[in-house]
Amino acid sequence: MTKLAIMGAMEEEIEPLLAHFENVQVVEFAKNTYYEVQYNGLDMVIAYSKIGKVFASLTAATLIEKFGCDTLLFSGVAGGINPDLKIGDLIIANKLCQHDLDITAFGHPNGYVPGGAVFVETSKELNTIAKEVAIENNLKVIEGTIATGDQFVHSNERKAFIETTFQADALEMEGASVAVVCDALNVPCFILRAISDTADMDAGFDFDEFLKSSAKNSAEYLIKIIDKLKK
Ligand code: OS5
Repeated sequence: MTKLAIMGAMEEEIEPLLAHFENVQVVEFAKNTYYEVQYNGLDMVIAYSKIGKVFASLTAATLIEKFGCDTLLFSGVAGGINPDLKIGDLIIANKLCQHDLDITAFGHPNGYVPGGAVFVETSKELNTIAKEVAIENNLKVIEGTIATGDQFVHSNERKAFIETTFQADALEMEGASVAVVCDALNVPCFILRAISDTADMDAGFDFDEFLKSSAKNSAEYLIKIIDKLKK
């Protein structure tokens, strides 16, 4: 039987999910809080990792190895790069990279270390289900590349580097690390984000303004996807 891991990075990203589900059991582990839920016969564990790749990797691995989750869904916000992505719009990642991983001094491409790969893919099956849900609900969703790094990007220079180097459509601070953990542990992974800012000089201001509404857009779409999964 499927046990779903549902992740965000910030409390605001999982708040609308926790508000939707009833009878939540709280478990503390490794300096984090995990929320166990049964939703129409589906077992789920919900958690926010805290910000950045290290915390996100720890939480993803914990959800899989300690809690026994066999499918991982991430919901949250991102900075937009693709000009078709406006604030509030949805993107699902078909592949992700680490834009701040740099051993180019040794002749390797940006985002690559030996034993790894520049891009890690997400589950084609989950992405297909998500696109069906989008069509059924008349939602505009872009499928594309998400770049992850331990930086809140708020400059056109850094944004241009990430766009030209990785052809990324959006950026954030956790997705690729979660996808790497899932890939290594053979767990289907789905990374969903709604745009909160466009990673430019106004990003800090826009992020504060739109974090809650964009996190809600992402969470509401994820709930529709979960409803489809349980059928
Ligand atoms: O989880 C981080 C990545 N998220 C996606 C994202 C993003 N990533 C990189 N660059 C961008 N332009 C992005 N836009 C969206 C969002 C999140 C970004 S870091 C947010 C930090 C927010 C914050 N930190 N401190 N406070 C707010 C106030 C505070 C102070 C003391 C105690 C608690 C909160």
